[in-house]
Parts: sequence; C-alpha cells; structure tokens
Amino acid sequence: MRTQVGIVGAGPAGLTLALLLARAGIESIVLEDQTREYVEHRVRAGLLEQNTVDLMHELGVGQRLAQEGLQHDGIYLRRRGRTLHIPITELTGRHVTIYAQQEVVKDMVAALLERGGTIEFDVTDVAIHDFDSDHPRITYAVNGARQELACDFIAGCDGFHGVCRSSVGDGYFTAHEYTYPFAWLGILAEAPPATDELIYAWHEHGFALYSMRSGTISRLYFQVPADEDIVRWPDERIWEELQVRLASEGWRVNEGPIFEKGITPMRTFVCEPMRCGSLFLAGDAAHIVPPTGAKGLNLAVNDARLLAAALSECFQDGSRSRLERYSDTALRRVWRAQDFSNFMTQLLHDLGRGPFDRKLQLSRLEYVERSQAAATSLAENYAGLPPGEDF
Ligand code: RFL
Ligand code: PHB
Repeated sequence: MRTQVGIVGAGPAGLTLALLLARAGIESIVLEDQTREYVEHRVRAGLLEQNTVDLMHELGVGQRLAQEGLQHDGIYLRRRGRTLHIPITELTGRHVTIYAQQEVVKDMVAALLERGGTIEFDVTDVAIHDFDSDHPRITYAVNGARQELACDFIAGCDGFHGVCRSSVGDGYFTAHEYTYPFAWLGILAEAPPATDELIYAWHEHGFALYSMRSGTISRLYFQVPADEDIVRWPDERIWEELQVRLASEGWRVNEGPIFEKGITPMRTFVCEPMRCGSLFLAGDAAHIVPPTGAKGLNLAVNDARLLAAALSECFQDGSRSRLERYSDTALRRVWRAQDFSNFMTQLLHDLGRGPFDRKLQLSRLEYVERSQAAATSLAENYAGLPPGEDF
C-alpha cells in the first residue's frame, strides 16, 4: 500500500491533520491501535479555545459543537471562599467552549470516513522505518496479517506513549521534562453543575476544579498525591472533599451519581525538535502540559494546522521551506502554553514547598484581582492567542 502521509494515531492531532490534508487534496491513511469504540469514548479534555472551535467550523465538523457546546465568557478563581471572576471575553474579545474531547473525536472520525478517508482501527505492531530517507514506511498488522504502508511523510500523532518518538535513536531529541509530586483525581457525575462557568479553586488542602459537560453532567477534579490509590476515595469522601475545597458561603457543589473516576499524573514535557527526517511529531507525541491551563488538545490541533499547511505547500509546489520551519513554528506556541500551564499549576496547587510559597500564591491571586493588566494577561493566555502562519 502507498499513501502520501501516513498518520499514526486517531486522536485530535491525527484526525485534524487527516481532515486538513483531505481538504487540500492530499491522501493520508490513519493507523490507530485502539478500536473506534474505544477512542470515541475515552474521557479526557473538555475545554476548547476559540482557535479550535473556529478550525472545526472551517473543516465542516462543527454542527454538533454549535448545538451542544457550552460557550463561556469567563472563569472564576476562588480562594478562601472569595470568588474572583475573570471576564475573558470582555478582556480579550475571545470565548472558550466546553465540549468533550470524545465528542470532537466522534465528529472528526465520522466526517473523515464520510469524505472517503481511511482510518484503520485496532491495528497492532505499528513500527516506523526509514524515516531518515525520502521513502519512509510503516509496518503494522490487521487481524494478525502483516501490512506495509509506503509514504512520503509520517506524522507521529500517537500521543505521549506512542511508538514514533521512541523509534528515534537516543541522543537525537532533547527532552525537557518535569513530573509534579501530585496528580488530579477526576470524576464525571450525573449532577447539574452549580456554576455557570468553570471554578478554579486554591485551598489549604490543595487545588480543585469545577467543570462540566452539559446542563446535567458535572466534571470535577482535585489535587491528590502522585501515588494516590483510587480505592482510598469512595464517592462519599470525594464529595466531602470537593465541598471543602470549593466552599463558598450559601452555596454547595451539586452531588449526584459518579459514573467515571480516574487519576491523571501531572507532568510537563517537550521534545525538541518535533521532527526527524521524514517523521513529523504533533500533539502529545511531542509535548505534555499539566491540564490546569486546558491547553493539551488545543496544542494538538494547532500542531496539525501548522503541519497540514507545511505539507500542503510541499505537495503543491515542491517547496520544503515551511516543513523546515514546522518544528520552530509549532514550538513557539508549545512553549507559550507550557509557561501558562505551569503558571496556573504553580498558582493554584499545594506544591509542598511550605507556607512562604502559599503566601506568594495568595498574593499573586490578589494581584490578578487588583490589576486589570494581570487579569488580562491570564485571560489572553487562557483563551489562546490568535493563530498565525508562524504561531
Ligand atoms: P491522543 O489523544 O493521546 O491520541 C493519540 C492516539 O494515538 C493512538 N496510539 C497509537 N496508534 C497506533 N499505534 C500506536 N503504537 C499508538 N500509540 C498510541 C492512541 O490510542 C490515541 O488514539 O493525542 P493527541 O491527538 O496529541 O491529543 C492530545 C490530547 O488528547 C491531550 O493533550 C488532552 O486530552 C489534554 N487535556 C486537555 N486538553 C485541553 O486542551 N483542554 C482540556 O480541558 C484538557 N483537559 C486533558 C484534560 C487531559 C487529561 N488527561 C486524562 C490526560 C484533562 C485530563 C484529565
Ligand atoms: C475539563 O472540563 O475536563 C477541563 C477543563 C479545564 C481544565 C482541565 C480540564 O483546565
């Protein structure tokens, strides 16, 4: 088999790339090692920047998003019962939208297949070869039968634990990595959210976040130790802790049956450059941000936008100049998101560094409350800076 771009991974990065390439008349095949059912139900992100929403509309995959997405004009920062509203739209002219990642994946998979695209789900033994040449290949197996896909380029969109990045020999990439000594325990519950916008809470016990998926489903997270065992958190204890950390006078978190529970490690990771020969990395395959800034999915989509533009230029007129710049260009936004995600993480979590550090956090929160410049800076980063050819 042969295609122009072999894409490994049917997450937001791989699917966005395949849709953009298809629109430019470039062939691709997406290889995914999970089933369609699995990727369409994997619970993850929920907050889309306006850039991501705009791109989904541009790609004609935004119908359900327009109907079911919850457009928000701001967020709340809460500390010691005091709530500060950051009016993002008023400060930046931009919105953010709540729409679950698995719904983005469903919409993109459906559109790609409808438009004649190819996604091979449930493949095994994916391996990439000869990516230091102009004739890279991907080998894999379908129902035990070995397949080979020859392509012009490989897009490694296979997430943090994928095979693409790790197939490159030691010493080629520079990895910048930090793992926080805490994690997030996240739940989904059948309970109408008791808030119209997201609440990010600083608390003596540690961070908590009140998010949502719809008018009837709440999504909540709170900081736990990195090695926490989920069995230590029966539903009752979870609600108790959330009521404490999110407390505000005369108000309570709405409780309801919890139908999903999980622990997510908090790490920060950047691989440089995001390319090795004919292999281009995009999304979590190249970088991870702590989720406090809600940037991971949005970065994955942005990488795909930049990579699709660079590949289109190459296939249209043979020019490789944008491909040569892809890594530097993508990394500009990656580092901006790293800085913001780490800023939000360090502003709101108990970092285990003692009372001096906690006092600094409270002072920073008060600064955001007193200074429009500080609030605008936070809002602008949270909403996401507008896209550009080189950003
Ligand atoms: P994905 O989504 O991990 O997709 C990679 C795909 O590759 C497949 N794969 C392979 N396929 C073939 N062969 C192999 N050897 C393969 N190995 C892996 C995988 O099955 C998968 O389908 O990466 P992508 O596309 O780069 O997308 C990145 C996002 O998923 C991620 O950054 C976000 O979920 C991060 N994130 C958030 N991002 C936001 O923008 N806003 C948020 O509100 C937000 N909240 C979150 C988050 C991530 C979380 N968790 C669970 C990590 C909240 C949480 C709790
Ligand atoms: C979510 O709704 O899953 C969510 C929202 C904001 C974040 C992280 C996760 O910062």
